[in-house]
Amino acid sequence: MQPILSQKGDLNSDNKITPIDAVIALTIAASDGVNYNADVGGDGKVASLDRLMILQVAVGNIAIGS
Ligand SMILES: [Ca+2]
Repeated sequence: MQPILSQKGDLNSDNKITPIDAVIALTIAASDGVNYNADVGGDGKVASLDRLMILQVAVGNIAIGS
């Protein structure tokens, strides 16, 4: 089940999207794990696009909806 209160991309639940979240997304993908908050693109998979989006949010280049 997808947690309700966590923001998409905030994988360590600190209410911020930082490069740490991108690293966590990479780790999830590398281990074939599933974390729906890491699926920023909403296609049901945690792919390189999701990691890129998380990193872009972390550095302030883009914003994603909650
Ligand atoms: Ca975070």
